[in-house]
Amino acid sequence: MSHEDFPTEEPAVVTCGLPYANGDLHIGHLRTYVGGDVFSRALENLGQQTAFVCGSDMHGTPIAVQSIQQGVDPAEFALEYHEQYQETFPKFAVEFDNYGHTHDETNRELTHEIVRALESEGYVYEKEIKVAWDPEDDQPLPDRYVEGTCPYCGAQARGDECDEGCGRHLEPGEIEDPISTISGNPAEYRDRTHKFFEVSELSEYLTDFLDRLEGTSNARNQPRQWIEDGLQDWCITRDLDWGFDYPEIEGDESGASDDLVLYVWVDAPIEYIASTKQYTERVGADIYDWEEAWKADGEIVHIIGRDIIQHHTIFWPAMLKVAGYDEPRAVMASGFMTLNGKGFSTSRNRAVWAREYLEEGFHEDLLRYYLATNGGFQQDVDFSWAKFRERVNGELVGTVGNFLYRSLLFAHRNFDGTPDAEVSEEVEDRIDEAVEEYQAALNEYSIRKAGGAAVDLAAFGNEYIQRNEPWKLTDDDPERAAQVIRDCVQIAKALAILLEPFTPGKAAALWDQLAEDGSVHEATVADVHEAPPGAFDEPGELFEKIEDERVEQLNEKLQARVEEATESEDDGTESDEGADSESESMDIESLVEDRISFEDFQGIDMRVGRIETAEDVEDSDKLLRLEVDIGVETRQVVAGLKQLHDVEELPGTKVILLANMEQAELFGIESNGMVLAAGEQADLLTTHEDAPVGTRVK
Ligand code: B3M
Ligand code: ZN
Repeated sequence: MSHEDFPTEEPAVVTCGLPYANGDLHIGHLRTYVGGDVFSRALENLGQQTAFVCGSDMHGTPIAVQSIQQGVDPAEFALEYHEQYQETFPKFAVEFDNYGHTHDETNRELTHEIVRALESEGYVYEKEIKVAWDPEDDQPLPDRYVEGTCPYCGAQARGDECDEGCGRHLEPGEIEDPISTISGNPAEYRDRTHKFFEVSELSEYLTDFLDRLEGTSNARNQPRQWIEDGLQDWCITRDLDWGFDYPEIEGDESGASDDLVLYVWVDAPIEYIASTKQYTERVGADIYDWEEAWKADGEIVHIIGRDIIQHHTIFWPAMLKVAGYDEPRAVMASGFMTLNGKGFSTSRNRAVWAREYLEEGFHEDLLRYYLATNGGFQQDVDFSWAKFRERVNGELVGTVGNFLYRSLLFAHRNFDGTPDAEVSEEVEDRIDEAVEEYQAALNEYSIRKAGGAAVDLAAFGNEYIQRNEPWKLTDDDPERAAQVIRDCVQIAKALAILLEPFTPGKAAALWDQLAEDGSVHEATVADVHEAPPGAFDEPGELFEKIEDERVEQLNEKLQARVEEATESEDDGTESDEGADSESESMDIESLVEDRISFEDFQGIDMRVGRIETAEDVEDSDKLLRLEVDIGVETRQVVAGLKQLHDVEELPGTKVILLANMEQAELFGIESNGMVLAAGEQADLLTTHEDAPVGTRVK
């Protein structure tokens, strides 16, 4: 790889984390795929040769456990979801150059080749370890077959990851108090021999690698800490009958791996290579050469959720290094997505499903724009229908749509299309400025800023047409009118090109309105100054306003569904959704008479925080122990939220923390701050937009 600014001479590979083929997609899932698609289209827009690849993750216990629960064969189970994903992504204009899956021959071959390389380079050893076992069913319980307590932070965790606490990958044998997720039986630990990849030997390499790694800062900072704490070797086999067999190793007579499969996280990232290879096999190496990308000098960019940073910045580059492949140039790790400020919950049907969004009749580009530009990539992003409406009506309808419609309609009516005039220097410069901003944003891996550069150009267009009032000039100074409108048409063309990664369907429609030939998907920033062909028809409006009532309807639908799902759950626990059913006859507390000075207020240090972990305080009906990230540090707080919130859904929630609250001790636990909440239901305070964690509330 070059570390030079994009576009470079080398082929780029952009990948998205492989979705486990085990459930329907909701719009929260779409964030990284839309992000990846926007980024890869934008690189191509800059003139960078790019392959955009992905595939379904078919192996591992996420598939095995669910297929058992449904009584179907894991391959069949996973293939069905794979096909569903393959159909769904293009409906959101997420167009991979290749979308494969991990359970195929290309991936098996590459995986075996890479594992053999790890063996032959002397990085694999065998070790006897304790693995969880169901004594009653006499069956091994790898990874998600067990749940228990994280040994690092004490949160409730899955067998292979502390998904709701500290986020660490857990090695077999690490989880405490394991219980089978299949039978509910408490598990015991038994001795088994497994294969280990000596990642610890690569600490130095990985430290240097992280110094070179581009992308979002979270993808460098977290792993640096893990390396400082000391890397553990990585168990790469499992007692499971679903997955790739461990390859036969010449000279290895021990037979230890005979009935083991490879851990899912070995073959999953290798699918990035396999998928690129399949792309080359389809289009030919003269169009795209996977070996050049993966073995010579490719610009490899991984786009993932932040919960799988460790796999992509420790295990994966370690494997690539030992097996002689190129290292990733960048990892972009996205924040989580919430729905109306709370986590998506599949079991509670608290989600906007991908299918549902389309069935509501919304154009895919609206959601793409929202997901790609609503917050910085590593920030958590909240979706609500109200915010969605606000962004669509404000930016897409109000700024972009409005400029395009008024200027192109004027051009059509008065000049039959593009006026015969030169583009002014002012407008040429402003377009160049937009392209520069756009390119700089992509080199900072900020798709949000790149989108901003395009929308700002449209805002300039509105201001320009308003300032020059061509409608007043048509009679007195037709030449000047032609000049102004000629400028506007050029801005429109530049917008089609710059917006294409975000709103590809609408950009294509705009391209047609300008009577351009060829495809806007093939155009690049080098074309922004070229004149459109000439005459064009009366344009239509590209974007439609979303009405208030529509948002109300959609919210009601969502609410009704959540309530239905919660009732049918019938698990006796009080749900957090109860918080919304406000009682009408509520007594409002009278206002406090005493006023405080501004100075007093300044003494109150309130911060935007994010709950990282939430767990019960033993012996207390009400209290939870929370860890709240407030940017500068993480605070332990004891809060009375237990009966009012779903503990499992709290991590990831953005809150406001009174940071200089005096310290207290509750049930022997120190509480260092106070989470602000309103009313009997402890409705948590949060921010309306995207103020980052650590921001002071003033
Ligand atoms: N299948 C999904 C996840 O843990 C997992 C990603 C694999 S990427 C190589 O988010
Ligand atoms: Zn943990």
